[in-house]
Amino acid sequence: MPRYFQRTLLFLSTLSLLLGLAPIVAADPEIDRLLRSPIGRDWVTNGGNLTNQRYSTLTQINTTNVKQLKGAWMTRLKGSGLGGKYSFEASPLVKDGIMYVITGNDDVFALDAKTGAFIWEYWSGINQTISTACCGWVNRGLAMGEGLLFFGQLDANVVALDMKTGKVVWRTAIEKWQSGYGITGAPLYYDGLVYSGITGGEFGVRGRLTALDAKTGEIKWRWYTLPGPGDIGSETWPAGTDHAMRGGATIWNTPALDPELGLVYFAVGNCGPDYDGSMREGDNLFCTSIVALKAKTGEYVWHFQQVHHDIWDYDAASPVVLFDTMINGEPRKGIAEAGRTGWVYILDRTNGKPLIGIEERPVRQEPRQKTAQTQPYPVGDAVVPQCSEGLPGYENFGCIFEPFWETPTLIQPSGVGGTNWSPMPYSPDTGYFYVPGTVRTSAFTRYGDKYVVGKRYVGGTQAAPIGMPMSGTFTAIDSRTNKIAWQYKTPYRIGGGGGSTVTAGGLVFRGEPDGNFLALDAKTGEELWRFQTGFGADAPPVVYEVDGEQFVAVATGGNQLQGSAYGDAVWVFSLKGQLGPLWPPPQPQTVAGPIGPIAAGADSIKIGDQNVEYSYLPARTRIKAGTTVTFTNVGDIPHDATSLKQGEWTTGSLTKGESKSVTFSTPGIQYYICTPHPWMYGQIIVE
Ligand SMILES: [Cu+2]
Repeated sequence: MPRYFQRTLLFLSTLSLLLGLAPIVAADPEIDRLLRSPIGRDWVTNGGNLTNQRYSTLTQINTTNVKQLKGAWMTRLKGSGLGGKYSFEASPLVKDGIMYVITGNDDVFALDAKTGAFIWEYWSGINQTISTACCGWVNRGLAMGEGLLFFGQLDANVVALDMKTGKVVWRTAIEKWQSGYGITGAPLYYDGLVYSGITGGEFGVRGRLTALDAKTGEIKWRWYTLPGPGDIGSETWPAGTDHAMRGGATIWNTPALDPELGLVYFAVGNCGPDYDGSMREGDNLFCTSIVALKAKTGEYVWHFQQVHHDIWDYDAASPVVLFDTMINGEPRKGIAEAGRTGWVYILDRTNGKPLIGIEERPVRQEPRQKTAQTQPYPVGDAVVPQCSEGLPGYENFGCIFEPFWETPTLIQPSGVGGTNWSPMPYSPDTGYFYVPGTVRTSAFTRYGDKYVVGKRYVGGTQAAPIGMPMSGTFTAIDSRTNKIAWQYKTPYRIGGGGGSTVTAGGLVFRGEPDGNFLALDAKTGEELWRFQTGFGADAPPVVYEVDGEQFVAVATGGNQLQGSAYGDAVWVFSLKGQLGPLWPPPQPQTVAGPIGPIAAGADSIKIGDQNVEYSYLPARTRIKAGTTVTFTNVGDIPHDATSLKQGEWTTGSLTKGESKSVTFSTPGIQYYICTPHPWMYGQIIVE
């Protein structure tokens, strides 16, 4: 929307206020009240309430009795979102004893929250040929209000269902998936509006926050995260070019809202093209930023940029968290966000200024990448290591903000390290943030990319080198100092999904990609309870109460980026539960590279076979020199096979059903990856 139009809307809404035309009564006073209150019996929005704190005041399950926790029920969602292309990262919502949950296929189910019995089901029928999902088919959750459930779909539609029946009430197309857009984040409902982000940062899109009328689905306003000519921030893009119009800056996750200040807050993702900054000189606002807008009108209020001129895919992808605290004896209104950089950014939410301190420090330069002179370094501790070690075969390696060009350069954290989509809860009892992190190094390389509507536009790559260990951390960060209160190393990556929830019972609940669901002591991090769910437990849990009984729920359906086992189950636990654990699923990979047996003489490799979308089968083969190997994509989305030795060979992008043959004449070991999905690995041993 052009600025003048936004201004006109603002003028009209002010006028209607003056004339007494604005509605005085909220459209859904009960939901608004729950959204403004500490989380109790019901869990009515993705982050629990408007703060995204994920802090439940329920205490029936606590540190003294959590050891007795067992499964109250487990319901499998009829195969929805079950398979290799999906992740299951949604938090179920609960209201008046009914649970609502959405899967990676955008299907929604209403279940009896006490028994797990089906009440209704909505099957999205979404087009299975959508090819513009960057990071797996996933939906991070729902919002509710005015008797409706709201969610975004992978085809960039926002949909409202009748909460009683699951029937579609309205559907609004924000954009077309064919142009690279999609929606994976849970929207936020408050006071008659539905706020939704949009994804597509790997496809040259123009990010935005859209506010829709909850009753009708009409778009009330949109605020572009990439400035048009003359807009605030346009001076941070090269003058006279239109690079900002395809600069990504999408919104992955649920906004937060402060009703007293009247502001809506959200985190903005990476710049596009991700790894090529050569043509977009400047800081590139509002990529990788926290932004505050007036909640009613979408008018800009403040921003804070976490990474200037991002070339590392350092999205701000985790939801922002609002909290109130005392600093130097003064009450302060805070906002925090955990970044892929490994830092938590802690700001004053009234003005966007650092609450504890963030220093601009000079960083190493690469003129061809037009790197920013300085980068923000938060005072305090990072939750993951921020330097890469060297490895044989790599000339270049460095720490965070190390620049790179066309020679692969090892940098830690990688663009899928630190905290990615996983939410970070906050407990007012401990004053801690609970931060999930992924420890992973990538080899970053820039190459050129031409912009074509709806095609990948990333300008480079980052793959974890073969043999590189991958793990995680789970850290309590003290909100008053931004320092580590306690930290545990985790065997698996946990920053790319999952997340946790904290309670007034002194517990932190969180899942692991190996299927275990854990309860920790919120003060010390000590593990108090562990339960094997049988599926990758990579979704943020929720806490609720029905008929005086407290329950803890988690969706268990795996996660592509963390390599966990897929599933379609919701597990619910209580002190009266009777269900025991299931057998563990296959363990996630902890070292980068191809896995599985070596097939002797196999010259036909299928991509995405057996419902394992992001895979080569066989992943390892031994052939004689001179053998021609045929790669066939039998998966649902485009893939390729590309030599890790740059420029040596590639199949090019293969859509479903396409094949390409490559002849290997020289003996040696060949490793390859899929360029858009660099966590797919293959190996060909040529003898
Ligand atoms: Cu792929």
